[in-house]
Amino acid sequence: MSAASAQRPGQGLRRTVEDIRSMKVRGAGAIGVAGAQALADHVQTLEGRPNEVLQGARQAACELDTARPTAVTLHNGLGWVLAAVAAASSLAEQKRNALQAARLVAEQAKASKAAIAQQGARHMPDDGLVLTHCHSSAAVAVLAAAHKAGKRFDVIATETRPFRQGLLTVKALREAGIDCALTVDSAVEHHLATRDVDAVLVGADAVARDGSLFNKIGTSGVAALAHLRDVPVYSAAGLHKFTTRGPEAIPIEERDGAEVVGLADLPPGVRVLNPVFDRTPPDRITGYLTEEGLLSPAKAVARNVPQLPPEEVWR
Ligand code: RI2
Repeated sequence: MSAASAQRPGQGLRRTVEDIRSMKVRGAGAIGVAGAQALADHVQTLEGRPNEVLQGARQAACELDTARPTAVTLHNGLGWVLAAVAAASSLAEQKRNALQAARLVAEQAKASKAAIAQQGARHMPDDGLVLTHCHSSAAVAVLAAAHKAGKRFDVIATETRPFRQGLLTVKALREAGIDCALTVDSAVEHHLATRDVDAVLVGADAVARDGSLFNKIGTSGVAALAHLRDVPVYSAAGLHKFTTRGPEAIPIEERDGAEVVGLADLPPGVRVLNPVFDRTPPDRITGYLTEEGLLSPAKAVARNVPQLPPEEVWR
């Protein structure tokens, strides 16, 4: 039993909701793992008949699920824990199953990233130039594996306003010994026009049933510009990034305008629009770098969607 469950019932849960909502815990893969563990810890504090415990777990899962509405990894991680609780026939078994499911979610996320890295490295250029957007630990793992395999490419990482996750990317790339540069988001077209960019590599927060990619705001623009110049666009996306939902059912998270600009700097009456994800249609995605290698959007969806936790566990 983790330390989180030793606190007052619900305290650990609310802390995790806040950690995810505030982006103290960020990155689609990481929030799915954190949510699953928080739910499993919360289940340890529940008492009653199995159906009452399952209902309590569902209520907690719904609270966690709202923390960041776009990344389906959170929903999938919670779904795997709920399925494990629903499969149990006693309170003790429900508690055991919940902790085991959370461990499996964490193990699956780690194994997924390792497999994507090994498979995806093959598609990185030997000595060319890769452009990244935002900070995806899976995308960085692909680049690190390619570099370790002897490939010597350069990377241009966009700053990725307003949260500036590109700073995390260049830090991780330097730790892997990879040459890189940071650039402003609005310079993407300039770099595509004046340099030989061999590939665009991004992560994924959700892959919808039609193969659309939901990722950090700006991804769709980068992909559109790359598509115009026939530069391949790859998204590192493991099983936990896929969903049965269509693109119309995946909300775009809007965050506080204060993340964009000091509100005191604005004239009265000026609103701030801060959508933090966007949708890239499947025809602008060359392929998803998955645990099984590079798959077209349609094939990646066909392979992964059947392996997702059943939505029935939420009802
Ligand atoms: P990994 C991040 O969102 C970025 O959109 C990134 O592409 C995605 O999560 C996947 O990250 P945020 O948490 O799972 O920065 O590859 O809003 O680490």
